[in-house]
Amino acid sequence: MNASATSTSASVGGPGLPQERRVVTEIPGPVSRELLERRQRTVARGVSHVLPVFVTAAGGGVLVDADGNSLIDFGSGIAVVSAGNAAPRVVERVSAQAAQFTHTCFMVTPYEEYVTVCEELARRTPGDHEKRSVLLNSGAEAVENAIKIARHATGRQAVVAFDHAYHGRTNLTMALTAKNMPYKQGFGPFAGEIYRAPMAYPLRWPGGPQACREQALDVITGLIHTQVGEENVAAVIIEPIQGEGGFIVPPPGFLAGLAEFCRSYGIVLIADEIQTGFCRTGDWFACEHEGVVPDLITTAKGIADGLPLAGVTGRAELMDAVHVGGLGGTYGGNPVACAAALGAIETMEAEDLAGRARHIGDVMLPRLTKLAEASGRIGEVRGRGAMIAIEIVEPGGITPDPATAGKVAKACHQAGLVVLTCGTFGNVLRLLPPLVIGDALLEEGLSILEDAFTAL
Ligand code: PLZ
Repeated sequence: MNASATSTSASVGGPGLPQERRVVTEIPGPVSRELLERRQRTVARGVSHVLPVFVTAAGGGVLVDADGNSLIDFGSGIAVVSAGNAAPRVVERVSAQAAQFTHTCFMVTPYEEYVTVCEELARRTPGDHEKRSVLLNSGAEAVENAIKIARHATGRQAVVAFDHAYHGRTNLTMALTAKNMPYKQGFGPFAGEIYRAPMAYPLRWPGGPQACREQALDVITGLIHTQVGEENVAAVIIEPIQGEGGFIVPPPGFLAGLAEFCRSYGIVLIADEIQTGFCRTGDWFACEHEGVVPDLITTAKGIADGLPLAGVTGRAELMDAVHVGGLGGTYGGNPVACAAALGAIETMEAEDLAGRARHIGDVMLPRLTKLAEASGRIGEVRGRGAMIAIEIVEPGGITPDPATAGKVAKACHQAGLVVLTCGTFGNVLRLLPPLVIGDALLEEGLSILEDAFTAL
């Protein structure tokens, strides 16, 4: 009786899944290993896995795999299922929409859901100016469109991106992404008129963290002046907290200084909030924390709880500079994905997930700070809300130690905790639980992480 109750709930998913860690096989287990073999024969090698357990259900703070293991989720599918996997409001709206109609193409015959998502974007993103949005399928596509819009609106071509930036894997966004392996190696030539500036990375700023804000702004604006010319710059694009590059949090006032510089030269400031947006950092958008109002903002990931949806939202005069027919795509703003977004946004509002994100940060930071003091291998604990990372370094300095980061991640996986790594040097462990995770699982996940360090 007990077993059938478990298997019924395990086959459904959502928050009703037992919120427990349960490791019943080695990880990955035999069923996952068999599926992995099938995968090797048919799926391209270039697509990698952090942890090759095949998932059959997920919800709240857990992922259940084909072998019956229940893993604690500190990854959220890379910061996507913030509202929780198979969140009830999302499931309900998606099911109803799929039964109603699945596609017309908004460019052929429009539908209300697209408009409602754009209204929500206008309401939730920073700034009370007049806004417009366009909906797309992926983060990379949103970034591509933001650049198209900025170039069209300004009549300029140059775009400035930063060290450690990640903006996607398409041709233009590869050019914006900083890291070569694995994203760019062998995939050139890349798009032109992209310029790279140093990032205000306090831990690694040559002049030290105290001088970072002022010196970084000097170097960046100087570089733009001497190497590009302010009047040639269409846009500066920045992640308010860098994601794949290592959860790099710039010093307070840096983003505001950058925004001020952009404003004085008519440069479009694009905030890439694809990873930081939708309550992840404890506000609806990470820019809010700094009081910065970007001209354009790109969103994806958390917006639709896992269905493919992305957006560019920005000042009406910039967005509407583009001629009729200049923006679009077959699937952009698909009605089922829009229904998911409305369910996810409703969940964030109803369950105060921004508040939950702040709470998650409040639980994590003290424990991780203590861990850093004890371990001697953690150069920095940083992040905001439920976007927290630990940067692993060789003892006594700040030399990146990706091998230890990999070892800790692997130990966590074996124990049934999904954690991800990131960083230009591959030495950062990042923690991105669903915002709906319960406190017991959160604390248990942190204990597993601590044990992994103790075992080193
Ligand atoms: N901008 C800030 O974080 C996606 C990439 C995973 P897509 N980050 C996860 C991988 O290895 O491909 C991301 C991001 C920021 C843009 C993107 C791109 O979003 O939806 O993956 O295209």
